[in-house]
Amino acid sequence: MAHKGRPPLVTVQSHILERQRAHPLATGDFSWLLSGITLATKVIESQVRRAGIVDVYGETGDVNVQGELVQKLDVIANETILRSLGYRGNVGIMASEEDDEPHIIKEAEDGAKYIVLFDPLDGSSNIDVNISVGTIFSILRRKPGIDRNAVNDHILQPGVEQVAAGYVIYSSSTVFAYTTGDGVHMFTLDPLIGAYVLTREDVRMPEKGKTYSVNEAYCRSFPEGTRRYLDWAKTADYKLRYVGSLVADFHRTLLRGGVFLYPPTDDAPEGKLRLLYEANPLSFLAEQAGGAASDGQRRILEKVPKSLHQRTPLIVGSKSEVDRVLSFTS
Ligand code: P6P
Repeated sequence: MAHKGRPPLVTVQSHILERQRAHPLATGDFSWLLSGITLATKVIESQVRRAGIVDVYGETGDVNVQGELVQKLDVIANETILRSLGYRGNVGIMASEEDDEPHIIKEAEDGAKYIVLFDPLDGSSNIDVNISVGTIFSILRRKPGIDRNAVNDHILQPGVEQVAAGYVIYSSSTVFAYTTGDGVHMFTLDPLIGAYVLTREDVRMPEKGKTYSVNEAYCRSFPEGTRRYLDWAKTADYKLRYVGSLVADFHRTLLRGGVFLYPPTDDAPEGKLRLLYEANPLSFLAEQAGGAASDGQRRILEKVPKSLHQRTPLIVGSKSEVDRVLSFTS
């Protein structure tokens, strides 16, 4: 209840508890897990904010499972999340986009039912030029009746099985967005108090948006239907906005409407983005905000993953804009 008209000061944890009272996640269990994520992202934010000062720019010289040069901040972000969530007790398995294999959390309680999949610092190659980057997470529950050691069987669940998903965008301000299937809610990190404070509740993606977001440099290798859509969009006075950092492009699309596409290309015939660590969590958020997400043939959230680092084409945004793309491509 707002006191004398002033909006209440709501943090992520209190929001989860308030909104989840009627939900199976109402136990403090889940908000305790989420507080591990908010803690980790505050540490990451402090490193990203000071990248030029603390020598964390640049590459480690290593190459990750995705075949990408590992940036120092990738390593810091990855370790920070593993250290923050690995001791919450209720997380049994963690899988990072940066690591070949999942992590079985030995310190977990016997019944540790949560699985956390994450991209610790998406878009990190942009850090050296001060472009927004982000952390993306997806939360599943262990599948009942499956051998606890059959780790991949627990992880390779379709996106509809996610119990929560979210991201943090490190930009002009640091914003934490999450859903547990009860709408999308956003919190801005207040550096003065070190807390995420509720700034947008029940976010709705605009029905329409005359903005498309794609790397048109590859358009010669896009599927023919995609190329026809892009030609149509230009005749329909659409704008092109493309940051090249997924969380930034998605955050803008979520708030302003429009459509983001990463189609198949000659270099990435299955698409570049990862199903488990990027497409599934962002598609869950998009649908919860009234939007849609497809791989061009089917709903992203219904895809049954075959491997940990599986890639997928992604078309995500306002439902009518996604449908428009599909009218050309499927
Ligand atoms: P391209 C960043 O490397 C990333 O994984 C996403 O953040 C971003 O959407 C995409 O790649 C950009 O890829 O091929 O346009 O540079």
